[in-house]
Amino acid sequence: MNRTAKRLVPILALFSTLLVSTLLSSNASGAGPGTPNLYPGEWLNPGQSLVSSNGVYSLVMQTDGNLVLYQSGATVLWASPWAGVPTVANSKAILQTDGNFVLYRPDGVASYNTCTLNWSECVSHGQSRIGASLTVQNDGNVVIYNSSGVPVWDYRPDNMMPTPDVTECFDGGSSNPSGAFCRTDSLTFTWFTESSVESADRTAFSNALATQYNPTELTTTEQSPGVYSGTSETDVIIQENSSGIVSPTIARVWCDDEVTSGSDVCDQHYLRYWYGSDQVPGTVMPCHELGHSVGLTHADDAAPRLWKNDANLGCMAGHTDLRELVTSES
Ligand SMILES: [Ca+2]
Ligand SMILES: [Ca+2]
Ligand SMILES: [Ca+2]
Ligand SMILES: [Zn+2]
Repeated sequence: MNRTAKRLVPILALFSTLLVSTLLSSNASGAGPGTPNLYPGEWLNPGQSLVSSNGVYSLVMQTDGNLVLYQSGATVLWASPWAGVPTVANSKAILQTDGNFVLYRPDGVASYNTCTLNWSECVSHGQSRIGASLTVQNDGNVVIYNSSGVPVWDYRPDNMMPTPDVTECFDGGSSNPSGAFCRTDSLTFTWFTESSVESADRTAFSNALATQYNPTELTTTEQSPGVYSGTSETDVIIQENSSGIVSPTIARVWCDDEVTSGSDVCDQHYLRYWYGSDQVPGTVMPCHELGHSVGLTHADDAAPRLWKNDANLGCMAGHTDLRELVTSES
């Protein structure tokens, strides 16, 4: 803050809250619309935007209600996802004084939030994720930092292992689901369902691969019969049995053949599921567990850590990390 701004502070205190926020939103303070930064208590009205200091990236609160990150004013890099509540025109985006960044519709309904506040659902590994600033950076990222300068949200979280919180990758062997999942070694991803997987179950896995993974960098192909060793092992072997699956867990994914010891990469994963009473897996479980078999982690293991239901996670959302459960129960 420069000397002029410091002198302004006592004067500002005489004015209304609205006027204070309007003045704080000017370029002179380095925060608010037209600048790269938003601080707690500041917001973007419809049509207003934050702009990176190099002028390349802008986060626009569009009048149609979508919050959109643009590169050079034209290329859309990100738009706030719908999390069950439709966005409507004339919404505004506020970094609340509690740290949470929220999109509010004109009817007061929140259509999106980053879960960066002190609420049990938003605490990760016992660590607070309270937002203290939001910045549109010159590298094109939009980051919410806490008061210690640690990133607690960005629009492109990385949940592919290894992340700072998931570095272990080890073989459980072919029959014991005690190993950890790793990153797959192949973008040409092959899968095989053993005879324990009934026809309807196999279809559920096939659909998940076709609709959730084939549009990605992966090319998924069924390999039958499965290959269990050697240089062309099937990337994931899917089986249905109860061994090592302890309720409430319904599935485990683990590495059988790490590419080289100490690497983060696995040549072959096993995916084992068991519901207790038989049922067709539906859509979420196959998508989620296949995600682990290519190396995708839960919210708490993403970088930065995310709310367990962050919409960016797709079918990897909705799960609290096991280590968090252990922490909260001890
Ligand atoms: Ca093997
Ligand atoms: Ca492989
Ligand atoms: Ca079944
Ligand atoms: Zn999981």
